[in-house]
Amino acid sequence: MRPGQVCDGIMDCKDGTDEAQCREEDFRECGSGSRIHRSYWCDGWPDCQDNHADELHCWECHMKLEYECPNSRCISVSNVCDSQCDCVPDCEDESNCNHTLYNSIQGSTLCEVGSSLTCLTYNLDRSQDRCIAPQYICDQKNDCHNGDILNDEFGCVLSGVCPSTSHFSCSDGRCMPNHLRCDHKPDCLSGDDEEHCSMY
Ligand SMILES: [Ca+2]
Ligand SMILES: [Ca+2]
Ligand SMILES: [Ca+2]
Ligand SMILES: [Ca+2]
Repeated sequence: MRPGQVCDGIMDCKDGTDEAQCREEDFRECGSGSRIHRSYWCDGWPDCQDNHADELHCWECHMKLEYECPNSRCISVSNVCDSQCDCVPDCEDESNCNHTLYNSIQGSTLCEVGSSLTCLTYNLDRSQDRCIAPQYICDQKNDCHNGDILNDEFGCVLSGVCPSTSHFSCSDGRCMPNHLRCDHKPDCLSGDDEEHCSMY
């Protein structure tokens, strides 16, 4: 449920919980004066677009798994140098990067095949792509933050063996549905799904 759907007068949840707590005191103010529902405060994802106020000073950053932005927001280490600005306003998380992970060309991000995995976003706006380093693939956390469309946890199988002929295996250990083979877009970390395509 996105913030705009909470308390908009339309029942989006079957049980109506999205319209149940809609008093003035159920909202909190972002820096810009916009308001978001308190249920989005400290939920791990910034909803105050201007200053991320809803995700500041929520908890102490986890030493190994999180990076502390200068504004004290804790972000996952997987989102440091992933091409998207997570520390507002100065994007420190993207300022000291080894750019073998991605190239930025005219506002678009190009993740480097083999070095990082391209995460697509809901609206397929290529400037929103994140580039996720190999060590975060199949670690049971969606580091792409893109819901259930293709992300770094898609196609992970414990055995490393694809269950049926409807799927093929990437060298990164994931199983992809056959329709992603030779669709001119690398879905495997190393782009093996786009190799030997003249055969198809
Ligand atoms: Ca939030
Ligand atoms: Ca980032
Ligand atoms: Ca992951
Ligand atoms: Ca593909």
